[in-house]
Amino acid sequence: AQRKSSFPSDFLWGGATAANQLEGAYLEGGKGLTTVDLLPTGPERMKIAMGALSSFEPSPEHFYPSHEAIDFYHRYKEDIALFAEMGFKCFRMSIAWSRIFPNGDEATPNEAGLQFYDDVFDELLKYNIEPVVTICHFDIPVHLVKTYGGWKNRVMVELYEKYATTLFKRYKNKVKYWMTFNEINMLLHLPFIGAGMVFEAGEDKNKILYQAAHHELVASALAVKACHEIIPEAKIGCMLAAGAVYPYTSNPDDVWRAMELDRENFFFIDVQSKGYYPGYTKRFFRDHGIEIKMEAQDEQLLRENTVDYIGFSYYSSRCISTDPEILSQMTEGNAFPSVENPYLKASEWGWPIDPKGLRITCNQLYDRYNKPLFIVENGLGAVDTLEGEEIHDQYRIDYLRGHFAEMAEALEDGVEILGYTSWGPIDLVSAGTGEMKKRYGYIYVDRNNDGTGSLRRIKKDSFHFYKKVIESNGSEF
Ligand code: P53
Repeated sequence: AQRKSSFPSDFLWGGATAANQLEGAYLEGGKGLTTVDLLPTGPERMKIAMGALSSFEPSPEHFYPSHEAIDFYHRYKEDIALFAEMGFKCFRMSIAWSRIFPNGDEATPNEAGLQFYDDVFDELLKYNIEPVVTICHFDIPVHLVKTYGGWKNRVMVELYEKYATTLFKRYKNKVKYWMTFNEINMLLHLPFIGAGMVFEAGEDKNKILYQAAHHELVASALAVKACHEIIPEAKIGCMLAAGAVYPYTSNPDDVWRAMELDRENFFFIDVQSKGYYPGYTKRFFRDHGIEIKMEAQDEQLLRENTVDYIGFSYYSSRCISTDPEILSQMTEGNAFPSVENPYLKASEWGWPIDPKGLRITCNQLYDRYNKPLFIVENGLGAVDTLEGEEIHDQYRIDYLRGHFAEMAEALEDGVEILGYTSWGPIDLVSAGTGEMKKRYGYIYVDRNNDGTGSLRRIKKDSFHFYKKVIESNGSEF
């Protein structure tokens, strides 16, 4: 349908990816092994993601989808040409820490890794596509986990600062949009994926998780500081796995519980955006006997180096109850606790589909932070069927259409939004399940869960749909 565009003329339409989910070439160009390279497909994956890693080597019994992924490392020119054909204004990608510092603690960076991203940025800029770069999207060098215990250890702060500073200096003329940590709140839910943490029996999990959170928050503030110094015209943001939590009923207990769960996630962004630990977190620490070890300058550092924008992913809203009977029917398949919302349908992977939740989330975040938002992930993971050389993914078009309409409403509500990058514009490896068949793309990749397939790229119906949306700057969808 044709409508008046609510989107500003410089709105950044594009797509979002992560190094470990598309590059492959996991040991090429001097790259070191990363945490995500130890996540197989299958039932083991979630256990390891939550902190039950048993070996620092891949095992021959398992299949590790990140090792070849969709081979973007060798095919980025072809893929970027397709993004350009859709009219992308920006492309969100992450840098693999272990391509730059293979072990994470070397004195000097790996030139081959730095050169690879120079080549990718040059290819994007050739088409006037703005790179939007996540400094750390889940994958950290395995050596740092083995030697230091990942983000449990304060030493990660300076190693990350060095890594980030290396990137700012090298790419200062090519990259204007940065994000410090992907879905920083994921650290609480999937600690190995989020922060390279492995747990041993008897450890006080809460204490360790929040100490690691503090380390990441300090590291994030140091990156903001360095970015502002080295690239004054750049914008650097945080990144939240968002999605408003609804109370199941109007029972004040349900309403309060929903607020608590929202705040569990907002805590990170409150610190990154407002610059201090909120009172509700201090109370949580008191109630749970958590004492965060801070260094003298930490509080000032957090206060003085807040983010420029709020990046977030939105796949669905969440819903919570305090009624034990309803709680016993918690939905599986997502890292966040949620009960079934009777008003919503769910995806094939059980994720509720809630376009209006995007408007609600945008308004909530903008009211809370008064900073521009950047919707850096959204989309539908679905099974696609190849019919000849065509994929008729009307379900994906419907999902996107619904969310674009609500994004337009949020803009009309006065929310400032810098851009929208849908997740996985080209099919890639699922973070949660390791599957290929959970597809988000406008571009199909011929690759199966077990790694078979030709890797050829095929445009889906949604490719043409998204191209029109961008062409009309959101007045046609
Ligand atoms: P997938 C859940 C579990 C793991 C990562 O997820 C997640 C989420 C959803 O909040 O976060 C992001 O691939 C993440 C991406 C990921 C995307 O959601 O499990 O930033 O890396 O691929 C979608 O369907």
